[in-house]
Amino acid sequence: MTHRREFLKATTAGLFGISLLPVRNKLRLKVQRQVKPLVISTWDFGIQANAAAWAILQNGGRALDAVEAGVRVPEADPNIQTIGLGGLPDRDGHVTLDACIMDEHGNAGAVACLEHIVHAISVARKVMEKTPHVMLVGEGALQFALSQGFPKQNLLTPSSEKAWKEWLKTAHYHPVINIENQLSPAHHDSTYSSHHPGDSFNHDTIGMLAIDQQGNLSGACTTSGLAFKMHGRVGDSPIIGAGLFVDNEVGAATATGVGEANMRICGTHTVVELMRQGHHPEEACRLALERLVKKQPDYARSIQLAFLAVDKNGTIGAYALQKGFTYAVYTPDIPNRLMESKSIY
Ligand code: SD4
Repeated sequence: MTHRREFLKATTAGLFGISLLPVRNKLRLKVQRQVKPLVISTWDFGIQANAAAWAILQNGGRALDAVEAGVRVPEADPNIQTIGLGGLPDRDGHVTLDACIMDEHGNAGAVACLEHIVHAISVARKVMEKTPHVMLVGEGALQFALSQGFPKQNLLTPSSEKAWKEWLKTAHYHPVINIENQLSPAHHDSTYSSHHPGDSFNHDTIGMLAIDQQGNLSGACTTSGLAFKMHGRVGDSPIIGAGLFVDNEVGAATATGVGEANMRICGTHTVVELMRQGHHPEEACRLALERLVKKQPDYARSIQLAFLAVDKNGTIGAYALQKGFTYAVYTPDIPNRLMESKSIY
């Protein structure tokens, strides 16, 4: 009955795609209208980022161009202390950026531990398009970026330097859950007083996924990583299959939270593979998190990790370990709205 109802709905709408999905070892004919264009991204700053991506998508632009343009917005914003310019530094005072991008053909590019360049995502795209490699790191990534004409600049803003110097007084390392919501401009002043003195600020990353009018998927993920991390530490965000994974036949997923937890379960690759098996995107995100919860329940309880996913039809899903994970959705029917995901705890 469900299949018939879905089919009728799709036929009435006049716009639908057909796919064969293996579900519990059976093949099910699934007919569903594809939602497009579409863009989704992590956290409250996803609203501004989505708007930039949507400008490209609504003009028939490519999803890859949309996700790059979208995440460049928080990268350039010095008031967002978790991405690009103004990102909180590592414990030695260096702002080091991680980013990756993936297109509808399965091409991928990434940079890790990149210093002095605001738009890490655009360097990642150049790695994808101009080199035979997937990832460049550290000094090599910087030299490549400079060779491609990216300007070199100081990313440590006075307010991030101040926060780092404050942190140095105790050097207490304790990830704070959902820090970006507390660091938004409206809450900025109260942030420092509301925290345990010396607590480190860790979140958050922007991960963005888009479907263009041609029905193709791409994704981008960019961050300054965990604040006050060890110098040289690289998180999940630039790792294909952890911070981001796109399979144009199935769907895409991105992640935010404590990268070490995500890398242990190859999170976004796991989410996409679960969707391939027929799981709804929300269920795929939850099942991936449950792998961590099952193996390391105490650790999982103490940190934040969240996944955001979309399948090829434009069905969206998200799940987090802890409450408070927000994401922004922009579709023809939903004009850029902030949602909050379900959580395990
Ligand atoms: C990292 N996953 O470097 C990033 C940080 C993050 O929300 O996403 N915060 O581990």
